[in-house]
Amino acid sequence: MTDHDTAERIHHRACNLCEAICGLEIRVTGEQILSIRPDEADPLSQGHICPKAVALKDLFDDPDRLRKPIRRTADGWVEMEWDAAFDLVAERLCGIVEQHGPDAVANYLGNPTVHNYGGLTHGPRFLSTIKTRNRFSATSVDQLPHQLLAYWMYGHQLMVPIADIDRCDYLLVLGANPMASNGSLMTVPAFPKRLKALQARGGRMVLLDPRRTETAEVADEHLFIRPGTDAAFLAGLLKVIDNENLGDPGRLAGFEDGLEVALADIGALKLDQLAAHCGIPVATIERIAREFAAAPRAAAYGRMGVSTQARGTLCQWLIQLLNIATGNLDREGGAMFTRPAVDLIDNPTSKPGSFGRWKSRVRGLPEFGGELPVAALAEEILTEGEGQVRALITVAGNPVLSTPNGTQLDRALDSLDFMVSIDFYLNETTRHADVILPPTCTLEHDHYDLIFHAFAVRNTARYSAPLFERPAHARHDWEIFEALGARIAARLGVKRSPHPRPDQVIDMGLQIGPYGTMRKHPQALSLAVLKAAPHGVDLGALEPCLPARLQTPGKFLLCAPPEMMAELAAFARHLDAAPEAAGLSLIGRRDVRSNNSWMHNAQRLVKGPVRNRLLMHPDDLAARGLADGATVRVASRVGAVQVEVEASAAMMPGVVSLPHGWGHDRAGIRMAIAEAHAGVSPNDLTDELLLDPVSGNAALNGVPVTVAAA
Ligand SMILES: Nc1nc2c(c(=O)[nH]1)N[C@H]1C(S)=C(S)[C@@H](COP(=O)(O)OP(=O)(O)OC[C@H]3O[C@@H](n4cnc5c(=O)[nH]c(N)nc54)[C@H](O)[C@@H]3O)O[C@H]1N2
Ligand SMILES: Nc1nc2c(c(=O)[nH]1)N[C@H]1C(S)=C(S)[C@@H](COP(=O)(O)OP(=O)(O)OC[C@H]3O[C@@H](n4cnc5c(=O)[nH]c(N)nc54)[C@H](O)[C@@H]3O)O[C@H]1N2
Ligand code: SF4
Ligand SMILES: [Mo]
Repeated sequence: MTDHDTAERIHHRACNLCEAICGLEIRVTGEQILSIRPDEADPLSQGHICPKAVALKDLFDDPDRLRKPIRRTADGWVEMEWDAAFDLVAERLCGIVEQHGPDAVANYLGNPTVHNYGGLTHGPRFLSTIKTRNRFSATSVDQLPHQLLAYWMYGHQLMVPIADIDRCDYLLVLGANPMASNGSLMTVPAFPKRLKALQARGGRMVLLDPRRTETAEVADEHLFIRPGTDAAFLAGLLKVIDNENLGDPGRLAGFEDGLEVALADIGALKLDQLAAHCGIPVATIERIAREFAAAPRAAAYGRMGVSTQARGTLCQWLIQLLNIATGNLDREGGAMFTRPAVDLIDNPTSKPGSFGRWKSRVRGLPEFGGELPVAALAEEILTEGEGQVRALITVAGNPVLSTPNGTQLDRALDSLDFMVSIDFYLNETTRHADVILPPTCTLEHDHYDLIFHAFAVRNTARYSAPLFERPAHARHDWEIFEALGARIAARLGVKRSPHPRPDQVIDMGLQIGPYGTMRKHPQALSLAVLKAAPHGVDLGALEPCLPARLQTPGKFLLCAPPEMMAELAAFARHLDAAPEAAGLSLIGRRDVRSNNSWMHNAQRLVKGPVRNRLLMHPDDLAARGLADGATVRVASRVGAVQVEVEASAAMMPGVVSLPHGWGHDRAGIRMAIAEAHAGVSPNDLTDELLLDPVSGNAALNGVPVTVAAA
């Protein structure tokens, strides 16, 4: 060993596991990680981290993590060399394209692709080599309504307003649990500290959630709400604000279009009917509306609980209108737009969005941004006919555990002619692949967060160098995309121009960005500048930027998209229909020591009491003669699971909660620790037919279920 191998060194980087992008300080000698601690000097995370950061070490060391390509054979999986693997995959995919056309090859992009900048700079280029309409991603089990509305109202799918928590006086939160998730579409590391500061300056946070969550515990007020009914509550707030003339859009009035029209239709709804629907009394709706409107600076924010429910897009629209009608959009302390150092909006390669350019073959679900809702993936594979999907490429995704009716998808994947997965685990999804191509893991590559700086509560920028050199036998995600893309393009006769490396793309993005050398900004950002600032650079608080930043024609704030006016009318008819039969409603849950489906192979994250349990109100248990700790059978239209039940007064009566990402008991996976803590998957209960009608986003929350003794 040389001195260099044994000397202790300190490495600084941003954690890329979740949206909070916390700064880390990692001590190493050689290939040995000694400690992972918060980077106190990070201008955004201010010394915050969570237990998952330490599990980066476990991921790096994990003997189950794949390091070389593997191929399925009659005698099981065998390792192969990279070039042979690329040749095989290109050959099989191109054969299918040539025989059945490009739509026969589908792809699915999972969540970590947005946390891995090489996936963003090179993934789309790779996937566009095969011009298929069957593109899917985790977007449609997540934030699709946010992006669709950003596109319709502000002209760009990434123009998602962010609650300015650091200056806000009244934060109204629906269906988010930042104490566990560390924030989503609001990159808010150190949420507890930021909330305390809000409360210390006399501000309030009000939360609506069918469970009294970790976030409810620190809120100033928590209200139970029946799953899937938030649109009624939000419409009620707007109606009161309009009726009592509490709203004032302020300077937004100069460039908004359609607010009055939207408010008129909302005003026609009946408050008592709205209150009855969501189960929140009229007096409470009136009080919250008055408080919100009276607060000097207020912001409404809703996340998974309102995005992935039956009226996800309606909820997110009403949230936008609430911020606009009270003049809180684009106001300090309200809901603001970011100005990231690499600006994906004001950029020559910007992709504003698209909607409904084509529909899914079987069910006719609409395209958004070139992708179809993933709830349609299984049927596109299972339904015969012209355009049937026969091959699948998955990148950083585990849709068997993460998309509705996972059992059906499991069956569909089994029937494919060919499947390739770019992933470093042999898991519930990749076990169906013919070839698995494992990329390097995060500590072996550099990182710049292209997406989450753009959703952060403060403008900052940070570049992380690789901690370890990539081993000679390993490939980065982007290198896999390039190698495969080149082979496929050559075979299919698709033209390809050379493309810069990810770090070169970022350098260019920084230089032409708002703080870049080319804009003659005093910060003069470039990659070299960020490399010299390993803790990151602070670019200041969010600033008002409308109407200049709007990407709509004429720079108008479009408040009444026709699709939303139609959805509002449909909602009004729904309210008039007879009330639905009251049964049990299933919702999801996140835990700070989980990360969707793929971090359960770290002992330090799965140890302790079993977390994959069904939470149920004691009265609901008693009504069924069930005891705390019993094994119960939970059933929905699509399937059933058996799981331990836990009596919890934190649940709203009539609502049960089960966390997703578990269900590691499927045969043939290679994740020893996860298998020993298998749990069950709620997506064996969620229904591929239960969707938000506007966007096709999956309604993972509010699924009708029954619970009985097993
Ligand atoms: N520790 C950890 N952190 C994560 C992740 C993780 O898996 N683990 N995942 C990351 C990802 S990919 C994302 S998208 C974010 C998600 O971030 P969040 O949205 O903050 O996290 P969730 O826990 O899904 O919060 C959704 C909340 O909505 C509630 N809810 C369910 N149905 C309804 C409803 O109908 N109405 C209302 N008002 N509330 C409802 C649930 O009880 C839950 O508390 O978290 C990210 N961070
Ligand atoms: N019932 C229910 N279902 C849900 C949710 C819910 O709240 N309730 N949440 C939904 C949400 S918000 C999301 S985002 C989805 C997530 O759904 P998915 O993205 O489909 O699944 P993940 O569990 O994130 O799995 C990520 C995969 O990527 C691999 N991976 C990790 N890092 C990398 C990398 O750098 N490169 C490559 N190539 N692979 C990598 C992991 O091994 C794993 O196989 O789940 C959704 N499903
Ligand atoms: S909160 Fe998210 S970004 Fe921060 S340390 Fe935990 S996993 Fe990493
Ligand atoms: Mo997500």
